[in-house]
Amino acid sequence: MRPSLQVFLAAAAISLILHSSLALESYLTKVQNNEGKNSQTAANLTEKYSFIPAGIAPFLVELRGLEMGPCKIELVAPHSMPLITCNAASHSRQLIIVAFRHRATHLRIFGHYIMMWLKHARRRSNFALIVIEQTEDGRVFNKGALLNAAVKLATANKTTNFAFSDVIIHDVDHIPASDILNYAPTLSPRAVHFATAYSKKSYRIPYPNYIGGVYQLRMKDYVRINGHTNRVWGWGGEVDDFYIRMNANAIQVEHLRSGLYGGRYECLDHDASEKSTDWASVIKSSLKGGWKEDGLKNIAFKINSTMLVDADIFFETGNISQSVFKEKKFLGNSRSNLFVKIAVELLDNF
Ligand SMILES: [Mn+2]
Repeated sequence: MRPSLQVFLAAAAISLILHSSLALESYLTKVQNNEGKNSQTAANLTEKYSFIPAGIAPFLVELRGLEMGPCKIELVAPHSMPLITCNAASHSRQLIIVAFRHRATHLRIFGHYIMMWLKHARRRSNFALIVIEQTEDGRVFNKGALLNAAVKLATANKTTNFAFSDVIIHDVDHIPASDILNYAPTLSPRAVHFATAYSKKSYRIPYPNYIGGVYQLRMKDYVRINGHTNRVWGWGGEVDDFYIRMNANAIQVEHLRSGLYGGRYECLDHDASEKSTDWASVIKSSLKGGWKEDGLKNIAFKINSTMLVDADIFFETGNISQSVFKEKKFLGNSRSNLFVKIAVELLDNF
């Protein structure tokens, strides 16, 4: 290659990188500055990207069944367990779970961004993203229980229990913003902690054994450690308990490198309310082996509603009308990605 061409290509690559990260930052700043204000920009954004929870009609659709590559999801009845079946070829399908409540603006931004991110040519396209929402039940948020519920749903069919080879737990307020983040399927027995550098903490990891924000492990390991605790009510702590579970089962954690060019995420703002008060006692119990009786095994919940979003069409057209959903294309078998939002009612027996 001629030197001048090399220089040109390097410059082009650098400008592309700068451009995309600047675009992301200005996009986020714009959205956050306008959040809650009735400005023209917010209105435009809402009009363009809003799909949850008010004004959802153009982007959401309830279906009886949907095929996603080798997998199929069927809703037997609106309030029943969706039945997810996959054939043997689907062993590298990824499951991404986002526990969710109240943060509609976050989900709007995250949903839009993560789909673009995942559809990026260098990243894997066969995934199912489940946004699992806790219904208004007068109780505080229970993230661990919601995550367990999502895994339970995704593995409900016993014959294809591990059709999802691995699972990524993803906070709704974490926007991936680094090229070293690669949500590829993992075969490694080590868990991966992605969110080691997030804007809220000056791109540093807050403490050495922190694994929060975004983390990935093999589905069989998630099952082996009995998932997350169901006993932490309120925000925070369940992830430290998860670390204890991994530790008790000799699952090592690989942290991506920290710093601006590490496992970098831009965080969406929120206030720190409804903090959990019981996490320390839960961890104490887990350290004594209590994790075996508290988790995926005894999660109990009821489906409140299921909504399927066709990510491919949503993000290709940006602004689509109801009529798109009626087209054959949408109901065809060609899609490989699934974006589903499931609201569940947690039952009180754990
Ligand atoms: Mn947060």
